[in-house]
Amino acid sequence: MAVERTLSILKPDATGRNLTGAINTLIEKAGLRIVAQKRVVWTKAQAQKFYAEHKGRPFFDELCSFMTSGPIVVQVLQGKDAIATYRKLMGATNPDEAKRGTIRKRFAESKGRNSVHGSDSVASATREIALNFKSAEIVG
Ligand code: IDP
Repeated sequence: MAVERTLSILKPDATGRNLTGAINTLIEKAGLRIVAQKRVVWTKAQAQKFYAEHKGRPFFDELCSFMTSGPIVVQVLQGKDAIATYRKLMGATNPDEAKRGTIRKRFAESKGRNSVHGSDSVASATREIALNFKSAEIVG
C-alpha cells in the first residue's frame, strides 16, 4: 500500500447545503488526512480546463455551469491508497447506483449534482493537485 495524495472537491450542491463538515467527518473516518483545503469559486475557464478530458461529452456544459454556480471546497487528501480509498468512499457517479454508506448515496442529489469529485488515477491526481494548489499550500 502506497501513501498517495488525491484531489477532492466538495461541489456546489454540497457547500450549498452546508455539508462540508459532514463530508469531512466521513473523509477522516476513512483514514484520510486533509492536508490542504480552500473554499473558492471557479471561473468558467478554470472549470473547462479542469474537466478538459470531458470536452465534447453531452454533459460538459452542464458540468462546467454547475461547478461555477457557487462555492466549492478543494482539498488534497493524503493516506494509504488515497486515490482508491476516496473513490470507494465517494461511491458511483450516479447516486442511485452508489452503495450504502458512501458519500454520494448519503448526499448526492443526481448524477450531475453528486456532491464530490475525486481523482481517478495517480496521473490525474498529480495534474489536478497542481491545477489547484501550490506545493507550499500542502502541509502533510
Ligand atoms: P466521476 O466524478 O464519478 O469520476 P465522471 O464520469 O468522470 O464521474 O464525470 C465527471 C462528472 O461529470 C460527474 O461527477 C458528474 O458531476 C458529471 N456527469 C457525468 N455524467 C453525467 C451525466 O450523464 N449528466 C450530468 N452530469 C454528469
